[in-house]
Amino acid sequence: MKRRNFLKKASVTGLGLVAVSSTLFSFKEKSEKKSMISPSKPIKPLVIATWDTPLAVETAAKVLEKGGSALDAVEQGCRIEEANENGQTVGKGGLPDRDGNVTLDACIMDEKGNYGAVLAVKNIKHVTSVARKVMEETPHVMLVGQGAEDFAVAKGFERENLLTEASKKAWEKWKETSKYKPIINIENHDTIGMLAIDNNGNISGACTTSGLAYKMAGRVGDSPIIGGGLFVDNEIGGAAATGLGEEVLKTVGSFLIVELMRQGKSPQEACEEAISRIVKKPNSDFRNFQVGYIAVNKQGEFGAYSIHEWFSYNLYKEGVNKNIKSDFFNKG
Ligand code: SD4
Repeated sequence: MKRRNFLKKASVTGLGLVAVSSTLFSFKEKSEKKSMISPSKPIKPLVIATWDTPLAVETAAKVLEKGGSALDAVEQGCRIEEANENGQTVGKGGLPDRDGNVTLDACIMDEKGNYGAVLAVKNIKHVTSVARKVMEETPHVMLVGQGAEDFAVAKGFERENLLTEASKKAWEKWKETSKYKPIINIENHDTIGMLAIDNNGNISGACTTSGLAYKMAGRVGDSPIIGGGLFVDNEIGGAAATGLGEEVLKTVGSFLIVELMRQGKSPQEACEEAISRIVKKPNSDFRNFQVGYIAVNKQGEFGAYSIHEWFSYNLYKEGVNKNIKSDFFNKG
């Protein structure tokens, strides 16, 4: 695979609509359409990530185009959002729990089926990298809270205050009423789950979040839990989730999607079935929360589906990085 030249910067054209990412490669509409139907040859390298995350996907794509591994790509990609202080759902600048503490969750999976995660970590920004260290340098798969923070520091990560002025202000405003209700995505940016296929055809994934804003202290959602916020099986494909983690966990969403693909469903069909498991539950309150999934299979076919409108994902393939609006269940 030839390395592509990064051409020029372009602006995002409209909320959630097919939008050109901040870095444009040559746009190949014809091959795009063909490959969505049935790729004869696996499409690689490829990166897909939840929400409008052009820089994260571009960063991962650069790793892959240089011949790097899918594992390195997803780690480097997720680090972009963790360092982005303007994003209030991931890493530094994330909105805190109801006590004003920013606690982060992250996990990572490689092509060998290895998994590492950290849960409810304070004071450390790059939790995806800490999760990778748990995976590669401990006999465990999860570290939680203070133990995870101490482990990170022992591995050379810096402690820093993750609560920015903007997030502190938002929390202080929230405290005036202290209403705790999940909010359907009102912005087009949130938790990042990322899947990548490298030039060797290997698949890895990562997921990183500050969780629900103003959550109860100690609350952990789906994002760092294997099979919930993320699952990768290198023989089949991978899936990642965003939205109300409790609902994803109760249906083991990402694992379900990979298993459905194993049974022959396309990534799109599998994502739709996983959303269906949530909304078709008796007395499902789905009108009041959002869940969105992305998936990719070994051939480089991809899919995405959400309960409500305005979920989007960034996709890099065949030299193009763009934001695509997801199809959704609740059409009124
Ligand atoms: C969680 N799934 O902690 C995360 C939050 C999220 O879009 O994805 N928000 O439940």
